[in-house]
Amino acid sequence: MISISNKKLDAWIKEVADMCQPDEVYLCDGTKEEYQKMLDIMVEAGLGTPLNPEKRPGCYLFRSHPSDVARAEKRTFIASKNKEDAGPTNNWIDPDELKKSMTELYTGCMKGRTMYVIPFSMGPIGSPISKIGVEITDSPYVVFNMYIMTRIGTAVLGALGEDGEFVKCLHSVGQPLGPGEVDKEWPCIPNVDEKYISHFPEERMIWSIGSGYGGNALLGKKCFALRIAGVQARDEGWLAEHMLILKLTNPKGESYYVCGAFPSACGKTNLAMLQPSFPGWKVETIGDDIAWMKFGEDGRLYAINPESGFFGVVPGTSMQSNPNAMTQIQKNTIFTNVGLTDDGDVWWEGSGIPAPDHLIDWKGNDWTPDSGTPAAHANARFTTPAAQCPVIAPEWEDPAGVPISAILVGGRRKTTIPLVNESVDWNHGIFLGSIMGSEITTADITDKVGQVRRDPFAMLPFMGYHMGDYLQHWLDIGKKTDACKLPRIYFVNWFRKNEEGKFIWPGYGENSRVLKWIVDRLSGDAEVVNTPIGNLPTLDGIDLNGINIGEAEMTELLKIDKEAWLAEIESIKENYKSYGDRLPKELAEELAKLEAKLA
Ligand code: OXD
Ligand code: MN
Repeated sequence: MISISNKKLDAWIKEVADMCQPDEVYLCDGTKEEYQKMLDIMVEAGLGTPLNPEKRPGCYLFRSHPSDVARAEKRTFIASKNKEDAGPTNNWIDPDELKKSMTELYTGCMKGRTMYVIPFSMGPIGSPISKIGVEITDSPYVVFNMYIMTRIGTAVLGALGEDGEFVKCLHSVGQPLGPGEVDKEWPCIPNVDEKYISHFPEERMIWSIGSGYGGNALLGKKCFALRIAGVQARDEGWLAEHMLILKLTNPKGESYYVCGAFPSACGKTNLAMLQPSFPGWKVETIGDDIAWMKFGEDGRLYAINPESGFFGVVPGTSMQSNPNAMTQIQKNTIFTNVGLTDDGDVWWEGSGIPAPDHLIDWKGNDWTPDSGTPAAHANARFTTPAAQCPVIAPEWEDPAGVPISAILVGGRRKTTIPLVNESVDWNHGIFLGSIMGSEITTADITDKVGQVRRDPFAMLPFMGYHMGDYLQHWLDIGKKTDACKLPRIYFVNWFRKNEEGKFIWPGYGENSRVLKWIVDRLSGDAEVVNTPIGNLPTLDGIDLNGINIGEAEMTELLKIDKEAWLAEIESIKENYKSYGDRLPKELAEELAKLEAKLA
């Protein structure tokens, strides 16, 4: 058994090993050799395929079990001591009860396997904004993904020291092996209802079993960096948010840092590394999914990207939607659940590359364009180092973080919400963040198609506590500094449709035109129209040079449809009711103000 100078960690490893009964315990050092060794273990077991090194050097393909392809939201639990503290948007189980049933599942669950101990840092090691976690897992797939997505290994143990605090992240695929038995396929608990992704916020602890995929298993990401860190941030006065971070530089050479919260399927990763469509402007990436923000000594909010890799959705990634990602995933990238071509490359729907005549699909079956099934799973992913992003900002690992000037919030809305709307002050901005969301599509809940799922700050699936308390925390943050030092909040919507059901705004790289307007606002170079819902651009405010959008389209994109807004208000009221007496009074006031202005 290994021995570690941090007493709490040493004791926890022994406790977990006693419960899970692995054949071996292995402490990860975080070296490149170790990363390669973990990949080799999976390849030798027949569970992974190295891709053609001439086409994709250092790349691998893995296929998960068809039952284990996405975050299991129904099986994600917030086990706070009091049920009320988990709030109306979370699944709650009493923590003692949950520990009892999960202890039964964990007992002997690592038999026949190696237990890997992964010390990891969310954020640059040693940054005052970073935090340390330790993931214990029986999956080498988790080890090599954590190697890309976080900073792991010996250096983290050094930063932890003898008495440092860490978040306990326990993970098992839940498939013990009998003597001589080996995995014949991706190990997991196939019955979705037996998987658990559990959070114990008061103890800063995560227990996950039964899934080996994505956010269910790479516990640094959604489980720690959002759900548990969200609780830490509330208690310690900072923000742990589901936001991209980008840097925009105007032709004058002035740079601004912007965060953005978008629900899944809104093109967040694409926006994070967008190529501006006009000369003289530059976009660089700091992060594509998560931002941790703390006040600096100057009273401004500084953000770090706590991750060191991107775990992005592959289908739909193309030279049109994200040319930088296409370059980034050309090497040293892990692909999961895409098609494997006969020449050892990968292919997916929406790649902009013609489908080959034959490939092996994500389930491992022969596939042709006539198969009638997708070659790649809709939630197939790439795991790729952030440092490989062609437009990564040089300061992306600055331990001090970058000062944030603006925050974007948005969703997929075909009506009502204009292309861009600037909040008039902090509380109004938090109000806009609280009402954002996307229309429900057939992929979600079929009897609610077309209704809006409110997803405050895109945190609905990632909340570690009561949503009402979370919104109150945002409001309180605004009281901690001078109003002029706070980022300005912008509500954006790239997805407005015309009467024929066609998108009015071209999207993708053209979204940089809206970013340009926002920067012009920050530098005092753009005017606004004051409206009941907020500050909108003037009709000629957004640069339309070179795109096929005229005044008629712009009028539509910025239209305030009074009837639609009155209906919106009723729907917001309905949503706010669910927060009960934990709805912040400031938000009730903002809603009342809006209603009065529209009347
Ligand atoms: C993600 C998500 O996977 O937000 O990042 O769903
Ligand atoms: Mn995300």
